[in-house]
Amino acid sequence: MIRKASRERRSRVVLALDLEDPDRGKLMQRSMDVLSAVAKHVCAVKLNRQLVLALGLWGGVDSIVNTIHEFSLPAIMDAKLNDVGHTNEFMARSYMDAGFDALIASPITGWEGGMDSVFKLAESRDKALIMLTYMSNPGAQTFYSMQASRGNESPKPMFETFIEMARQWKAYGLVVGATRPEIIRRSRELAGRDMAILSPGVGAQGGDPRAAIGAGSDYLIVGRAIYEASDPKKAASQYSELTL
Ligand code: BMP
Repeated sequence: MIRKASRERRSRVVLALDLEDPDRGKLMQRSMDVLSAVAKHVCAVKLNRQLVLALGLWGGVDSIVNTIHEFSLPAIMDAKLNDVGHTNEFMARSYMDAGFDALIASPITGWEGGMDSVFKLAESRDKALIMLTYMSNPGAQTFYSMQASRGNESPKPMFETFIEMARQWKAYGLVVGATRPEIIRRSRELAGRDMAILSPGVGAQGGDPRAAIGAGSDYLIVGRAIYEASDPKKAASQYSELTL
């Protein structure tokens, strides 16, 4: 879905729709307005807790997911699943039931009793899983670059192990921050061509869109630089052009 939308719209931009408003009605309306304005210039839409916590999954976010689908775009839930199996499975099933096509999960739980149930569920429902591999914030390197060894293997940065696990588990893709092109380059080397790399961190967080794409990202996740712009449609279109 994302590849098709990306080709048709000539855009590698994933909209992060993280709007905030204490008034539910206004939040819903603004979400729909931003979606309609930018839909032709993005290839997917990612939602996060801002909308889920404020609107609720049922009778709120589910209708936003329907609208995303009406624009023939995939809906990604940035769930950052990171719990024991049965809780992960409950969250994953709820988001899938609400119509999401892909979920973001953290590989730090490991397989057994952590990610195993989520991958099994995703396979049975034909949904995609995207693994949080290297975050975009300045402090991320403390852990994502930490040298650690599995069993008798020699130590390597944690994110490299995450990529090995994501490949082994047959994840659809990786989230790697756009703020560190050298990490994107290394991630691409390890991930091979088939795995998608999605990169947040351009615009408000200072990452350079061209550098991220040049280093091997497939898609840029962009939030505030689009929805806080005075003309979100124009901003989305400009980001799309930057990434062609
Ligand atoms: P913005 O473009 O406004 O900075 O938003 C980026 C989006 O990507 C947010 O939804 C944020 O939660 C998410 N994100 C991120 O910024 N860095 C990461 O490493 C992982 C993320 O999911």
